[in-house]
Amino acid sequence: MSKGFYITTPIYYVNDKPHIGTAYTTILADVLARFNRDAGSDTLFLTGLDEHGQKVQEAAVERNIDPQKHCDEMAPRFTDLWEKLHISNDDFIRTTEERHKKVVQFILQRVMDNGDIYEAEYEGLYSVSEERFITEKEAESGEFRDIKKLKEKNYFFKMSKYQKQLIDHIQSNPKFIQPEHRKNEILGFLRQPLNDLCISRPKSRLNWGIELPFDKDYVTYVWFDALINYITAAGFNQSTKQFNSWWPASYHLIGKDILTTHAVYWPTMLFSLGIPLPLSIFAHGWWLMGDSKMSKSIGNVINPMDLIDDYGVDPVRYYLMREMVLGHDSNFTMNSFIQRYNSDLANDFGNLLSRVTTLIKKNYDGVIPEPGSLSDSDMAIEKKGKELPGVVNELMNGMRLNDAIEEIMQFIRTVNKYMEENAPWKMVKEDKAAAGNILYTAGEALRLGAVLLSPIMPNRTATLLDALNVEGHDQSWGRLEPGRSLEDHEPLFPRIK
Ligand code: ME8
Repeated sequence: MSKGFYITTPIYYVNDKPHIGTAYTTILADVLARFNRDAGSDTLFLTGLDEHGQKVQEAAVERNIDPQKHCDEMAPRFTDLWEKLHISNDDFIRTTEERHKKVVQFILQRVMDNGDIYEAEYEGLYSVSEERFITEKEAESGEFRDIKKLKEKNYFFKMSKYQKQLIDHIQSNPKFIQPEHRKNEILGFLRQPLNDLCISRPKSRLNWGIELPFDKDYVTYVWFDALINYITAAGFNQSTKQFNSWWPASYHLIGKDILTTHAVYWPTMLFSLGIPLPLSIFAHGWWLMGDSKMSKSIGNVINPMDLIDDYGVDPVRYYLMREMVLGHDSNFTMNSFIQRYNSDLANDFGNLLSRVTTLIKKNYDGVIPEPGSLSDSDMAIEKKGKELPGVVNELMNGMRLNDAIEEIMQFIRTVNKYMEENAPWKMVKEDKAAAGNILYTAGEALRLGAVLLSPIMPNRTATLLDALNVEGHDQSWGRLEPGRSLEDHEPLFPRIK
């Protein structure tokens, strides 16, 4: 069985509701899942929720309710938003589900039996906000809040044992950590001796977690539990056939905040288990508001629900994908959102559709004209249209989504210019066949543009394809069918005033 395309997002903490940052990673995964499905790959797209640990317990305590009840109440906030954003995930995992708890306990026992878990008394500095022991150096960096001295017996995973194996793997698999500068950051981190990982929390201090199978007084450290979600959902220890068809994952998409846990903790856990590593961990940058990170704790978040209500889902998806250069930070401003919408979507894309359909309705009874012998300028567009999918697909596969979108919009702008220069609205009076060629060519360019943009804007592009009376997402030139009638449609992207 050939291996499919398996893509994951982080599983989000249910300590608060989702915001643009969490929506961003999920939309990005959705775009890549849709793109790969269109390319004919079997695809598994996973997202979900991280429901254990201190942050969630604290949120429940604050609300004075049972943590499970808190999780059950928070989960729909995420699933409702994903539905509203047209997220096409195939699975949704919650770490409090039985299937996951079983896998985590199985793995803990296996790693214990391997001899990779030991018990030790540890005294050190503990960051409550990060939920982990930190080094003196980290404490001095000022990046950690709520630091206290703790002395307790815990269980440790022999992470240090796999340091060399991890360095070798990163060096011989250049795509394992992307982008390049994040790989270098991890290699830099691995120049220092790697500590072992404390993977337990005494119930006396924190009881909201998965119980250790070998000591009922302890729960599992939230990260050791959470990372395992990626193999639980792929069928690990449930169905070998299913697991082998999805694992190793094609991409773990994450924000740069959780790079170390994914690029160091997770691979060493997999080494201990003898399970292959994911093919790629891709860390994107921050959405910033002004100069600070948009985050729940700072309170400067933009609520995606409000944006969607005001401007529609697809423009929000478009803006997020177009504006961020993957791997770098990006600034979210309402001004740039509106500018992007009006210039790319209303002026370039929506305008081309309304021009083409209005002219076909007025002069050809709404029936798509048959292309005949093409002029040089018609053929120039056709040539570009034949080359475009190759260029776009390569950029998408190379995780250069903003460049891929720019190529498509550049093409649409070229077609608008071609319309201006050839003025089919004038030409139709003298040479109806030549004007028909132009309208067919421009209509086909729109169809192709919509097909290529469909992973990014699944909804509005479907409206456009319906208006042109075409089915499917065929990327080859010439699939617009002459003789078919145009369908009525709503204005695609009305200008924002
Ligand atoms: O870290 N810009 O969950 P979390 C871009 N449960 N992306 C952002 C963002 C911003 N301003 N803010 C958040 C956790 N994100 C763990 C993950 S995985 C096994 C466990 C996105 O709710 C980004 O993807 O804090 C980041 O990594 C993630 O939300 C953190 O979500």
